[in-house]
Amino acid sequence: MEGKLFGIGSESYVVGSHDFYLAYSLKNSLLLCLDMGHFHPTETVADKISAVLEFAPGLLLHVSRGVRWDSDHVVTLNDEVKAVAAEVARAGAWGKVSIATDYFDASINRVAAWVIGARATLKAILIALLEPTEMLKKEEAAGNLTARLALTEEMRDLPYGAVWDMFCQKQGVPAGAAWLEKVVAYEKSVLAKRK
Ligand SMILES: [Mn+2]
Repeated sequence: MEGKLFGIGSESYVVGSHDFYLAYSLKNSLLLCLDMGHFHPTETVADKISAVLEFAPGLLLHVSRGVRWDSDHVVTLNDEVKAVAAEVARAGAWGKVSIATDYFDASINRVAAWVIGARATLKAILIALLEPTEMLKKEEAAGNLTARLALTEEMRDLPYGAVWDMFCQKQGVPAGAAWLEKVVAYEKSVLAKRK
């Protein structure tokens, strides 16, 4: 069950709000889905994950990029996506949280849109997995919130790129932007014929 923000300019048929579907899904043992683009711009899905998992056995995340009240824009490696992955990692909730992507952008190449969003999602997960979370938890448990904040800020600069490059190499896919040439070639040789 997936709720959506009500508001001026929202789609004409919106069944229920987040509040309605949070309660409905818990009452009826149905899986709740949080869509990253379905909330007020100052609300973040990352903040909801740990609260929902206190009561729900599982959670589905629609990883997307919201623009105002509209969802489904191509995922980029922005702070929101990184925060969502960090929340799941810090909660040790990979076994409870299903991550799904769903987005499009008709103004750019469809395959490129897919690749850009998928790679951004994977990078966010990788960054979260590489975080020395135990260091943060240790300081928090000791009541040392100064160190927790200081370390959290220092962790922003940790180099995930080398690990990403190795991951891509092991998967047999380009680490950098070389994939774009293949997509452009595919557009010319295959996609153009569909018009
Ligand atoms: Mn959705």
